[in-house]
Amino acid sequence: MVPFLLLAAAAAADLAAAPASPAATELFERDPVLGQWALASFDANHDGWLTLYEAQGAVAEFKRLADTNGDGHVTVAEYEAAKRFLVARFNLAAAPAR
Ligand SMILES: [Ca+2]
Ligand SMILES: [Ca+2]
Repeated sequence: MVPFLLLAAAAAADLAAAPASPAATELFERDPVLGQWALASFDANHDGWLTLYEAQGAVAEFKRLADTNGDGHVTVAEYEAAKRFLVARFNLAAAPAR
């Protein structure tokens, strides 16, 4: 029992102490469609750039939208479906074929 409790406490502490994830801005830099949406919806001070703080809000919202089965993970299929949804909903330009 004691080791389990210690593990649970450690996991909770990790979550609370998790630093801002640099992946938040990378997601939107890598994917122009998501970047457009994030900038349109989450650029709180309208300076045309997403700070890490602004991007985290966008990532959280994207995860909420994309994780349709609520298992806490966004699969490739969920990611693509969410992207199609955002393109349709916000009238974004789909990424050009390469
Ligand atoms: Ca901004
Ligand atoms: Ca999922």
